Amino acid sequence: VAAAPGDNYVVDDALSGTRTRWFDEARFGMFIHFGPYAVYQGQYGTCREVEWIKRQCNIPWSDYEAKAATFRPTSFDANAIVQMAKQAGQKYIVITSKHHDGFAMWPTSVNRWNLRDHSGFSRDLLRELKDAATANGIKLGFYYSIWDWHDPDFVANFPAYVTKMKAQLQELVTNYDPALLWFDGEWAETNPTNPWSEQNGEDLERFVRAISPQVVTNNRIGKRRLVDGDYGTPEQALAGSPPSAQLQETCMTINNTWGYAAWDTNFKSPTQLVRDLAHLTSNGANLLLNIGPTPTGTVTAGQSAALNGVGTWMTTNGAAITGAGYTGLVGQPTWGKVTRKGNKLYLVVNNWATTLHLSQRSPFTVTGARVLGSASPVSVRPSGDGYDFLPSGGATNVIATVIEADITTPTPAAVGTG
Ligand code: H79
Repeated sequence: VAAAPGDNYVVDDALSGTRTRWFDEARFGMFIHFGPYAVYQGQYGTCREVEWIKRQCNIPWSDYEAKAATFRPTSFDANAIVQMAKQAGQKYIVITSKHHDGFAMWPTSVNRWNLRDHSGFSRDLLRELKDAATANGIKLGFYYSIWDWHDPDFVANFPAYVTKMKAQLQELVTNYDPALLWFDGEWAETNPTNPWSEQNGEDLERFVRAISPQVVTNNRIGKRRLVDGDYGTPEQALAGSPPSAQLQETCMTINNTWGYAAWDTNFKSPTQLVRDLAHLTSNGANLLLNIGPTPTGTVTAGQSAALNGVGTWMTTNGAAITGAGYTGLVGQPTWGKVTRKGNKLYLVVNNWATTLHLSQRSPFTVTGARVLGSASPVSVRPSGDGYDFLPSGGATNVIATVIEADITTPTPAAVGTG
């Protein structure tokens, strides 16, 4: 059976299709970068950096460890964060369990470089987030950095480091049952004698799948080949045109930085975010949109306003995104993006006009159309290489107005011999 666009083409084990189904329907998720780097608020002396601040600003470990000991996210409100994601139309959350600084956000037994033992913070934020997410039908995943600056064994004794890394992953998967593992730092250059190899990736993938066959993983578990993990991870870049040979999820900052930086208030507009989300959906790809909480665990007004704006749009127009994907159409119109879910097309129109032409070289017939969230009718007529949509009214949404169209597809001719 030929894979449909949006399917995971690289079936490297029997479960990959069902494992990734929720992920391929979700389309929109929340990324959270949270760790002791937040305490610096993006600045060390005159040096400005964020989750890379330890390394890029040459902070001595003594200073970084002292700072991390003051990390007290007392205002972290898992339920509020989950509600924020839910309101935005996001279906999953991925939080940093350990970034490159090696600091574990859960009470790991593998070392004391963690929020409970090092910072003396007794709450388990990952547990709180898991419980709030589960109660609200949101999936929870963990980011985990393979690269670790803090553990000397990463450079001195790589096999010993890998053993500890696996022990941490065993804790995470066994104790929190994450829906997804988001690996990063597989490209680390600080370990020239033991660069992360294709073999390391395959071994780690077997390891996590043995604990949880259902856990979805990104391709940075290995060397980002098509066979590594379940999906590709373009960073700060929109995924390419379909059909791609692997599921795709673009991760993106909501301002310019991943972790919290007090000076970074360059928030993307809801209009821009919706445009990116529709673009990715039209290509069968996901958007993982990041927030970076403050050191006390709060989400800033700029971040929540951007998410809220997207959420307001999603309330009326979410049908064009959630569960939707690639249309089978060739190319995209100049006025917006087109997505598809079953026998519906969604025309996400950024530049409204009295005639919207859809160039359509696929064998389906448009039988009717309407504006989402509006009683305003839209007539449709065959025109040139496709259809003209003729809305009777103006745009109803300042971000993007969505026309939902009914389509019928002819029964495909039988292929081969019967
Ligand atoms: O977790 C986020 C980033 O910290 C991480 N991946 C996302 C999801 C990431 N690591 N590396 N990169 C992204 C790209 C590398 C950028 C670099 Fe640099 C340029 C590394 C050194 C110079 C970024 C900019 C870090 C310091 C300056």
